[in-house]
Amino acid sequence: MDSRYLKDKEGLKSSTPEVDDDRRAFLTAGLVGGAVAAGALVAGAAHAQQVAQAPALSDKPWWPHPKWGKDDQAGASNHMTPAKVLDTVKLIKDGKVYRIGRMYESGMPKFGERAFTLRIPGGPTGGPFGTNKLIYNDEYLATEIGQTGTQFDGLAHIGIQMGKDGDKNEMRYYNGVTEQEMGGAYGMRKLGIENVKPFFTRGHLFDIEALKGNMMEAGQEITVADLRAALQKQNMQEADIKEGDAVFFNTGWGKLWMKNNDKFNGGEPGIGLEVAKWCVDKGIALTGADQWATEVVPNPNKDLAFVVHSELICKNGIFNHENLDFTALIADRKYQFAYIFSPAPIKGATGSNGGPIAVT
Ligand code: UVW
Repeated sequence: MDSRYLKDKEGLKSSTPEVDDDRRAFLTAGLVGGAVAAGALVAGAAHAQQVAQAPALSDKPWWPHPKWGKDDQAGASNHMTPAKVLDTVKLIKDGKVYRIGRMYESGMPKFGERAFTLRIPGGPTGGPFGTNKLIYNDEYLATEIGQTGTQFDGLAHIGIQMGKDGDKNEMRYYNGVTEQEMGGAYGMRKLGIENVKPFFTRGHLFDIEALKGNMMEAGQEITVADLRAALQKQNMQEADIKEGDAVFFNTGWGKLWMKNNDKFNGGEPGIGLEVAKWCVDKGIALTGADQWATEVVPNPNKDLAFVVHSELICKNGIFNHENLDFTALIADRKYQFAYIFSPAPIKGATGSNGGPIAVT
């Protein structure tokens, strides 16, 4: 998350005045909108300041992790055991492989000022070598490599500021790791994506778009009742969702991808704290969706921003896979599959791009 947006959310002046996009508009609206609507601009700003100064969510430490212990850096990927793989394989019946990640290209929707720039200078980049005259091409890619396009959020991505602004000893991540211990200009010194075990687990897809009969709207929250109704519609059992499984939500929002990027970026339907807690209770290892944060934005509680990220990733070590595409699975009515993804083990990275697959 970009600190410029946090500053915007607090009603403070942006450090980079040129930053002015839809994200800022909805984040600001989300946090101070109620007061502004009441005509109390000044009071609204004061309220936003109070929100910013208070501990963001809870002043109760969430560490050490009760199951994985105080030194753990792998979070819910610890569920990836030989037993889990063998159980997952039972879902593979017809041998069909579905790509559930999107293509990476410069025009794809991106959060805030994130960028994706690929260049292949030269053409060919090098050669010819040897009497066989070999020539070759390399690409140069400038991007937030784990945080653009289809992206797997790691444990160094999201933390909670528990103390005063700037106090890195009280900026806490998974297992209580502090910004002071973790942060590093050349990569995170703790909780980097290289600590995550490759995922091979049972996946369950909730088609909420089909349940509702149309694409959900930005700010519309998926409830546990929706999940249960979707399970019934899809002829699935809640009891069949086991510890260490992955759950995915289709909202329909993905239909906007590369078609209406402004609307796609300007908010989204998704899960809120109720479903996040359901995931924690079930011991889910990963959530994912066809939109950019899995969670509802803006949150219906106007004081909260990306609270599902903090609940799942930061407090519970549960991973999140964003900007997925379930179109082919849904066309074939495949709601249960083997979800397979190995994050690129870039030492010290906050997340991963890559090509997740579902196998049925
Ligand atoms: C943030 O970084 C806030 O969101 P995401 O994980 O969706 O990129």
